[in-house]
Amino acid sequence: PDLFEAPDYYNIDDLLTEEHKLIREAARAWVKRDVSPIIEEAAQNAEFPKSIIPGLAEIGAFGPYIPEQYGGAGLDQISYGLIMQEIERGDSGVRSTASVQSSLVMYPIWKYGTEAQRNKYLPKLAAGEWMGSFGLTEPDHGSNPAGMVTNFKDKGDHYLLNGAKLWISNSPFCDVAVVWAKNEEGRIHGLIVERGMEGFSTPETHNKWSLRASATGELIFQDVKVPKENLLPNKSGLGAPLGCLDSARYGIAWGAIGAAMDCYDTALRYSKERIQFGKPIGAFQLQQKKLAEMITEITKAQLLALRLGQLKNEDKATSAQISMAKRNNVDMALKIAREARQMLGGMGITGEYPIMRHMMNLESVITYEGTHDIHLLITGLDVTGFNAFK
Ligand code: TGC
Ligand code: FAD
Repeated sequence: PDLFEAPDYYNIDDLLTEEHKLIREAARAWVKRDVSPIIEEAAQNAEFPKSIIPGLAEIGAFGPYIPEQYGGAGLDQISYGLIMQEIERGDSGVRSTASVQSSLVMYPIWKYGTEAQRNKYLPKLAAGEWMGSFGLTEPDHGSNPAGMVTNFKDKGDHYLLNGAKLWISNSPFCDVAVVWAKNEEGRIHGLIVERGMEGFSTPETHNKWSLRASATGELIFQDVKVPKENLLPNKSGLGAPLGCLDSARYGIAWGAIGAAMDCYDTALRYSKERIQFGKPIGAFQLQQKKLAEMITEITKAQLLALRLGQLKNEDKATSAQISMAKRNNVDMALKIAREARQMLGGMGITGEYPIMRHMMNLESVITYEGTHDIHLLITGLDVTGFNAFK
């Protein structure tokens, strides 16, 4: 794994700036040094490796595109994508932690928060001093978050928050949570809930076969008194959390390429070394078909992500374009992981190689941030004008 080579079949590097390449190299070197050697054991033990938090902050993974005045890295969207790609080459769970912190916690505070909220939270989140989680999904409302029942009431000098969120990345150790809840009129608002507030608990979800190196849990609110200054005032309605998802889904479209590259690279090298019937298995047509299709799909995914990044830099990317890239690239990565796993034969099921871990991780990635089917329906709605959700 330490010999990782990132395929660039269409000379896409020529379309990147020197700064993009430097940022990617820094992230790649850090993943190789600090993530790859420990991640398999962390996944086997179902533990989030907290020791990597300072490193994530150092490579700019917490708020890559958040302005420097708030502690962010002040980078463009392609740099953000490249960082996500490199992290997910290491592990989708580590990328999840970065996605949540950046796009689901820092982004809403930056975009929908007050100046006081930005100054209080963003520098600490960018430095990894505080970790955040994002509570949208509920036990009975996953694909349909508009149906949420978590709610808050105005009690004069504070809000009273009740309800529960399920499947929340980073919840077990988060210091702050951006929580989406309905007010008395049924309008969705974002609230910043802090660990230590009475009635707020974060039990961990155990026995996952996927994203084992990422901590997942619940957010439970029992009559939690939330100070009024913790409401995000500048946007409400379902469009507020969905705007955060746009940013996270974009990062996932890049991240999935990293996981796919790692599987392809591992399978390619194995195919040249593993001898059966007197030949390297890479000399057999059936194995070449797998590798040729993998590099074709990775190349297409790279072009999709890069063009989307250009559109995002110009503030022109639509939510439907982001859905298409998230859906295509995660599906691509999962299919490559499954094929690459087979190419390693029995070795493919072991932790000696990263493929099975990527494959199991990607089963979550294809479900969270909008399932594979929900993103297809978003494209369907966009091209036909007919809403097939309801
Ligand atoms: P709909 O009526 O279509 O829209 C409601 C309002 O939202 C606006 N909107 C968007 N705004 C910004 N970005 C988007 N992507 C938007 N999509 C819609 C829309 O214009 C409307 O605004 P307004 O002003 O008219 O009110 O809403 P709907 O209830 O029909 O739902 C649409 C649907 C199904 C696409 C949406 O609910 C959806 O995307 N569902 C999937 C849920 C989901 O993705 N959950 C993710 C939870 S977080 C997570 O998984 C984190 S994983 C963490 C990690 O990376 O580790
Ligand atoms: P459901 O919505 O119950 O869907 C079940 C199936 O029905 C799916 O195949 C779906 O595609 C299909 N379906 C649903 N509606 C339709 C329809 N209209 N038409 C056709 N098919 C449909 N959420 C957060 O808020 N924050 C987080 O940090 C977070 N982290 C996560 C981490 C992990 C490891 C996982 C697994 C999930 C996480 N999620 C998080 C939740 C995730 O976003 C949801 O699991 C996802 O949105 C799907 O919701 P659901 O699991 O309730 O499935």
